[in-house]
Parts: sequence; structure tokens; C-alpha cells
Amino acid sequence: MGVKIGGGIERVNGKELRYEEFVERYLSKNQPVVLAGLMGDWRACSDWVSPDGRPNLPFFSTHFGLSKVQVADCNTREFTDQKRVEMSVKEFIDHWLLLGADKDPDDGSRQDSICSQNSQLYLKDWHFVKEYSEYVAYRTPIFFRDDWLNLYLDHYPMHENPTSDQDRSDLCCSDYRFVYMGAKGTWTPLHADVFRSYSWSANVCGQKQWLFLSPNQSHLIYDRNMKYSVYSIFEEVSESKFHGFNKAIWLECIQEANEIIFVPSGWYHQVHNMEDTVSINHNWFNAYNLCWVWDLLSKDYDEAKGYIEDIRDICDDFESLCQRNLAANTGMNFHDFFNFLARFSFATLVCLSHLFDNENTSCKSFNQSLTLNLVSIREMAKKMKSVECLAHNQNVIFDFRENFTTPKFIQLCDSLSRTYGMIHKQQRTNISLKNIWWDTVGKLGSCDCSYMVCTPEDLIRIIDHAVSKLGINSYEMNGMSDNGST
Ligand SMILES: O=C(O)CCC(=O)C(=O)O
Repeated sequence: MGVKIGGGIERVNGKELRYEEFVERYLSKNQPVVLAGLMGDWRACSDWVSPDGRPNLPFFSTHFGLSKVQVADCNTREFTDQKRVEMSVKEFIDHWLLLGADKDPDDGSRQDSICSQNSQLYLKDWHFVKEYSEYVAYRTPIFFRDDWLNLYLDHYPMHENPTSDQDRSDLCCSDYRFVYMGAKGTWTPLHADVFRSYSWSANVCGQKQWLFLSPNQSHLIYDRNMKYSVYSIFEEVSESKFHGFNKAIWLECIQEANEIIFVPSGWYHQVHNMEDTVSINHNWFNAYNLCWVWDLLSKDYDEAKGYIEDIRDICDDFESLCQRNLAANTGMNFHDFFNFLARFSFATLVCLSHLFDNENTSCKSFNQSLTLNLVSIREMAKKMKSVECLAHNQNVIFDFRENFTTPKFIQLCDSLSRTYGMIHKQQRTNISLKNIWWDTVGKLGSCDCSYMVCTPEDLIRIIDHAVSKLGINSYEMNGMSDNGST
């Protein structure tokens, strides 16, 4: 039986959409949408596209040819994804041009050792912005700017692993801003995004077919044990293994050049390039989908633990092994996520305390956004209180007094203030880099936990203390109305 399509995805002119409307209709409701009209002034849309509307492949070879990139062979499955190989952009483009010209790759060339003639190569996850920060290919549309993930990763790694090859992990986890390039027929198997983040994907040229499944149906693409999911919805799907699959109702969208698609959290999707296509794609999370990240981490933790349960008794430190495996499989572990939340909430407190004296009412939406961030982090910390390894943690995860002297932390505060200033269209407050500690603590007053965080409980106490000092009212902190019940 074929795939059942139940509808399409709403299309909106992005120029006529206000930020607040986007949040209200799509972000907070976790609904997909296609936005048009937002890419008109992107350099990528001129430099990367030939006059006939197809990818300007020689431009990539000439200007970015030496970059090393991940290339998926769409014809070869490896576990739950496509097989990947590393090659230079030039090698990738040469392969593409040769196939397009219907010629065999030269015998004995490096290309032959990388991929066979039957390979259908798709360049994915190219960290283009990180690699070419001077070349401004595009500007992230305002709707996708409230991006805690990339903002944080611009200053800190998500997971510091002293035993891994740091150079390699530095690049592969350095950010979640990517370029994708593939000839007609290349595709991406069914998946939900990393960390269950949001993503947006902009077609610089070409056309993509997207098939979406809403999260309330995602159980239908899993086997009975909820362990394996369907790889491709267009291949033969075993009814005995995936017994719910035929009940799934999909949404289909054909995305044209210069359109951006917003992919909400937890929506499974499969994507096919219907033409030669170049796209730009970010993953991100913020206050609205933070709970998705935690739910995934908790689920993956249980799974990681389950796999090694039988060696628990012979392990010196079973919990550390679980956390190590969680970071290796999911990209971060409980400590990384908590560390991230602690740093991010302190950066938020710095920004809020700088707004404290500002009577300007145009600061209100800015202020509310930051407050909402604290609310969602506090909610998260409440959930994390029941996690043993965090609740009993005795190491200092974050010491504000120590961090305020580090340029990285000050830059994080500055980026945060700049980002929300941009979103809420106002002059950002200048953060005084020299006196950040005294300014902030001067406004927040001393705290009995001395601004040191070891456990989720500490973080909650500090947030509550800061909120009461800053006089944030209960309307703004509606999510914190159960103060004291933690
Ligand atoms: O464009 C593609 O092939 C895949 C993109 C994707 O899956 C995503 O943006 O989440």
C-alpha cells in the first residue's frame, strides 16, 4: 500500500508576517510552515546560482574547493543512515559534473577509491558559516534568531571530551548551521532532527519534496519494541515489522527555490531533491522546545543504560560510562545539558539586570523574552532534580564569580543581548564588560548560595532569588507561579 497523504503545509509571505505572529502560530504550536520572500538579498542566491537557475558548481570548486566535507551515498544504507565518506568539495563537484556528463570517472583517480560509479552523492552538514565566516552568504531570518544552540556553540563546546580527537570533534559539533548540495534524485531518509531541535531549510536553488509525519503519529513508524523506525517510506515497508505504518497520514510539501521551510520539533520527515538543489539549513532550540531536548536525552539515557546493564556489577563507575555513551550517541549528556542551562541562565540574568533600571517601555518585549527563557530553564531544572547524578553532584558546574572574568562568558552575554535586541528591534543595552560581576550582583544582591551551581536545586534557588530582586511580576513569570514548591 502507498503512502497516505493527508494534506500540505501552509505557505505564508514572510515579509508580511510579524515575529510575534510566527511565534504564536508556528513556533509555540510546533506547526510547520513554508515562508516565502525572505531570501531576496542573500549573496548565496546570486553567487551560488547560474543564470539558468541551476547550482553554479564551478563557483563552489573555485572558491571553496579545498573544504573537507561529509558526503552521503544515497544508494548505500549504513545502520539507520546513509553511508558517509569524506572528500573535498572539489572532488564532490567533479563527481557530480562527470555523472551529469554521463562519463565514467577516470580509472585510478581518487574518486574511484571514494565512491563507485553507482554512488549517488549528497553533500550534507557542511559547516559553511564556521568555515567561511567572512563570506556572508545569507542572514538568518528574524523568525529563527532565537537560537540558543548556535549562540552557545559560538562560545563553548557542548561536550568537552579530553579523550577524543579534539580537532575533529571541534568541527563536527562546532555549530548546527549547514549547507546541503545534491543532484536530482538525492535524498534524506526518514528521521526526526538531532536533539529533537527545530530546523529551517532554505532552497537557494532547486526543488525538494518533503514528507512530514506529526509527532502524535510517530509511534506508527516504529516496530513493536519502539526500537527501529522505518528507513524509507517509499521502499517496501514490512507490515509484520512495522504494523502501524499503513495507518500513518503524511503531509506533503514541494518546496521551490527561495522558499524556507520551518520544521518543528519531533516531526519525522523524509526529503527528496527533485532537481539539482543547494540548501541552507540550521538546527536550533529555545524556550519553546527545550522540553523536547530533555525528553530525548532522558529516553536516550535509559536506552544507553539498558545496553550495558549486564556489566553494571563489574564497572567501577557505571554512571560515568552511561553518560559517556549518551554523549557519544546523542551529542551531549546530562552534565553537558545542565552546564549549558546554568551558563545560559546566568547570561540571561546579566542581560536582565542590565535592563533593570531601564524605564523605557520598548524594553518590555525584550524583557519578557528573557523572562520566558528563565521560566523554561527553571521548569527544566525542576525536571532534572529527580536525576540522581545531578541532584547529588558535588562539583561546581558554574561559578558566576569565576566566569565573569572569562572573555567567553562576557561574549556569550553580549551575543545574547545583541540577539534579543535584534529580535525586538531596539537598541540593545550595553553590557559593561569590565564591571559585569559588580553590576549584576549589585542589582541582584548577595545570594546565600553565592552564585555557585552544583545541582538543579541551586539553579532554581538562584533564579528565584534573582527574580524576586528584579521585581519580575507574577504575570511575566506565570510559569513560576508555583515558587517555593520545588
Ligand atoms: O534537505 C535534506 O535533504 C534534509 C534536510 C533535513 O532533514 C532537515 O532540515 O532536517
